[in-house]
Amino acid sequence: MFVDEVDIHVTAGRGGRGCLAFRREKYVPRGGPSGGDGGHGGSIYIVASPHINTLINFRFHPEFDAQKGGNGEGSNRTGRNGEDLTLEVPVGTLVYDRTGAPDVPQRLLADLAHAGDRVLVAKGGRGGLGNAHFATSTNRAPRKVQPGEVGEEKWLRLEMKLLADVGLVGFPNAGKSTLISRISAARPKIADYPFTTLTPNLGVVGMSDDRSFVVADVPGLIEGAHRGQGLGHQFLRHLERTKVLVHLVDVSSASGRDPVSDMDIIRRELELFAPELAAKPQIVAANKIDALDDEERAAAVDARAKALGLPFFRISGVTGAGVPELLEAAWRELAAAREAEAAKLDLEPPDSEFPE
Ligand SMILES: Nc1nc2c(ncn2[C@@H]2O[C@H](COP(=O)(O)OP(=O)(O)OP(=O)(O)O)[C@@H](O)[C@H]2O)c(=O)[nH]1
Ligand SMILES: [Mg+2]
Repeated sequence: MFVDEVDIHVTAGRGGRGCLAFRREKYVPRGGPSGGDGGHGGSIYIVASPHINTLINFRFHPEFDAQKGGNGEGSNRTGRNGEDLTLEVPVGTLVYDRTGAPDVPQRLLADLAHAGDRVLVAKGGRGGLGNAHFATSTNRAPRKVQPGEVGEEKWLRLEMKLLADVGLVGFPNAGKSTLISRISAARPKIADYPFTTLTPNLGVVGMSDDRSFVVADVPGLIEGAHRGQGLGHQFLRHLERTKVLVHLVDVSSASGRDPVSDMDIIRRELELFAPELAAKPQIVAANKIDALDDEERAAAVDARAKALGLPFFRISGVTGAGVPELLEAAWRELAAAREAEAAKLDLEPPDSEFPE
């Protein structure tokens, strides 16, 4: 598991002071109290953003203060509210409250697993009431006002879990672990028997121009996986957060099965397990073309992919043939999915913390 973590300190804005004032108008001899309320202090939020990939910037800038509320003014004018501060973190960040550390155990405040997930980490102080609020039938000229409340203050630890962007799916022995070891630094066990991989492996794929994504190799799926057959079903969950699936189909004759039927079985298992999973962008990769003994087998998978409207590639995880093209296609699908997610988020403005 790859983890990145930083400690930050957040202080929400103090509320503004309430105002002490009386109405003074030419022809009104004894104007009543007219001190307005202080504005609320700004709050601090943390939000998971698809545009952010690491916590590195927080290392250089660990201190955050939200704006104070303005003081109330005469003529019943309320002070302006302090502006909220929103800190953007990568999707998959865990937020812990470690105020009081090292003796107090840290407490999980939020698991920002999805883009747009948001948590209030420090609430701004309420603005104080102005003297206009304190007039009663017996005290028509109150001199009482409230100071603003202080804003919340916390020490937080941010921890980023690496989530997979691209998931490799396919039958056992299809060559998923071989592929991840070719395209990343992950070195899972590879062997010529099914169910070699027992737990998911993650790897970071680095491409030209600073492009990178995280890929997950999960145990192979078999017919009935959605009902718990084999091992893969426990790990299908890991794929729920991925944005793109690469479906590996062994087209060599070594599997002893028909590759098109393999492909259909896996697609059906995904659908039965979770329709959202099956609806993710998918790329079909006919694998082991270095050992292809019957061209018909690859052509049949190609035709099936075309019929389904899915991008299709011929690759070999062993020789690397076709792999760069596959990665470029995965990147394109991923970039499109990230954009779509970001566009959807920009449409939803956050709610205010101070309902009237
Ligand atoms: N000829 C050839 N053999 C391959 C290729 N990719 C994988 N293999 C072989 O296929 C077998 C299974 O490979 P793995 O990478 O372990 O397959 P897997 O999909 O991870 O299998 P499970 O973990 O059991 O689900 C190994 O013997 C690999 O050497 C390929 O591109 N060409
Ligand atoms: Mg494997």
